[in-house]
Amino acid sequence: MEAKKVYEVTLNSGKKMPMIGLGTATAPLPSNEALISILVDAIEIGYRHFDTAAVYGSEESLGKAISKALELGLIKNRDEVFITSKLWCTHAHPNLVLPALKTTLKKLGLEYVDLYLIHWPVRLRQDVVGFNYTGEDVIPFDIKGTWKAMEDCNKLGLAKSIGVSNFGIKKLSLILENGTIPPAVNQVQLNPSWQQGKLKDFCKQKGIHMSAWSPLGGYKVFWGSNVVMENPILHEIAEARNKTIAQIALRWILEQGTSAIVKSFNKERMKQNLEIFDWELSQEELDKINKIPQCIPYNAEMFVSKNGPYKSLEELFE
Ligand SMILES: NC(=O)c1ccc[n+]([C@@H]2O[C@H](COP(=O)([O-])OP(=O)(O)OC[C@H]3O[C@@H](n4cnc5c(N)ncnc54)[C@H](OP(=O)(O)O)[C@@H]3O)[C@@H](O)[C@H]2O)c1
Ligand SMILES: *[C@@H]1O[C@H](CO)[C@@H](O)[C@H](O)[C@H]1NC(C)=O
Ligand SMILES: *[C@@H]1O[C@H](CO)[C@@H](O)[C@H](O)[C@H]1NC(C)=O
Ligand SMILES: CC(=O)N[C@H]1CO[C@H](CO)[C@@H](O)[C@@H]1O
Repeated sequence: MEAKKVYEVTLNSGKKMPMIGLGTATAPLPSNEALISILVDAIEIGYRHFDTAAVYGSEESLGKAISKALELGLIKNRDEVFITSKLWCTHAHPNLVLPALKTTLKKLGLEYVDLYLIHWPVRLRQDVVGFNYTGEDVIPFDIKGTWKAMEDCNKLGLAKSIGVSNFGIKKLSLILENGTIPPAVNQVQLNPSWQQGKLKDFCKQKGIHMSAWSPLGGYKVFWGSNVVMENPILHEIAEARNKTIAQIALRWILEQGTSAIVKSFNKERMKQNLEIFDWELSQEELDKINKIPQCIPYNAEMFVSKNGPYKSLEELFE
């Protein structure tokens, strides 16, 4: 089988990143053995960018899949794959960043990650386990100090690029004004039903690459919705173009200059989601998609509480 070639973007760090990455967050996760096999299949199909995080529980399987792909000769060098991981909120503190990255690297069995992101602009009490928390567990977040620790990881060569996730304009500005290295990437929820126009313009102006999570709206995932995959406008365009709705949504994302982190653990759908590089949407189709009614599929309200640092969703996302 000939692996599909995926387009790349050059980040402000000078490093190249494939425009489609495979997501690895789902609940429940398949067994380690099943997940390793799915990820090896993904490499065989042509995926070269993988998105994991300390909190997903997928780092070890991803690391094993990379070793296996090297053994099988699907890739020749570790540097043929682009690996993103993320600092979880329990470790969003200047002194905890480097130890967290070291744990991540140990789990992945790698000497460096290509991209390390602050997962949310949120710090959680360190004793919180997994996703078992409420607004009461959110404590003040030292954004400048935490970013400085991310810069140190970059200088040590442990993270080739550094960035953030789920950051709004105000928080990005704080980093840009106070830090020495600008974030290479801001990974946010973005899809035709949540287009993030203002944030996209800001990031473009500042040279920060936007990456879309839940590009299909998190279809059939408990934190997601069907607003993208059952959207009538996307359906109509897909029918007319003999494409799937997923392909229309992903292609639209690419045409915004945004990369997409899409999760499928199904071989046919994994293939389908890469078949978006040799055709384009017309201006008329883009105009129709730009008019899709907007609704935030997932609002992260568990980070908001009346006594915590974020008293409203506006404060969290500003
Ligand atoms: N930074 C953050 O805070 C954050 C938050 C959430 C997610 N993420 C990352 O982003 C990744 C993707 O986001 P997501 O998982 O929320 O949502 P998504 O990629 O929008 O949707 C995934 C769902 O769509 C299905 N699917 C995929 N391709 C399809 C196709 N061609 N046709 C029909 N259904 C299809 C998948 O099922 P099958 O597997 O059965 O195909 C899965 O149920 C995550 O895995 C994670 O790596 C990051
Ligand atoms: C979640 O946290 C609460 C409060 O800390 C605790 O009582 C409960 O046992 C935890 N649940 C799980 C599933 O870990
Ligand atoms: C529609 O797309 C499918 C899958 O790519 C292809 O096999 C089929 O030939 C296409 N049909 C037309 C009419 O173009
Ligand atoms: C030390 C320093 O440069 N502080 C700045 C950090 O960013 C905030 C918000 O943009 C500024 O108000 C500070 O002056």
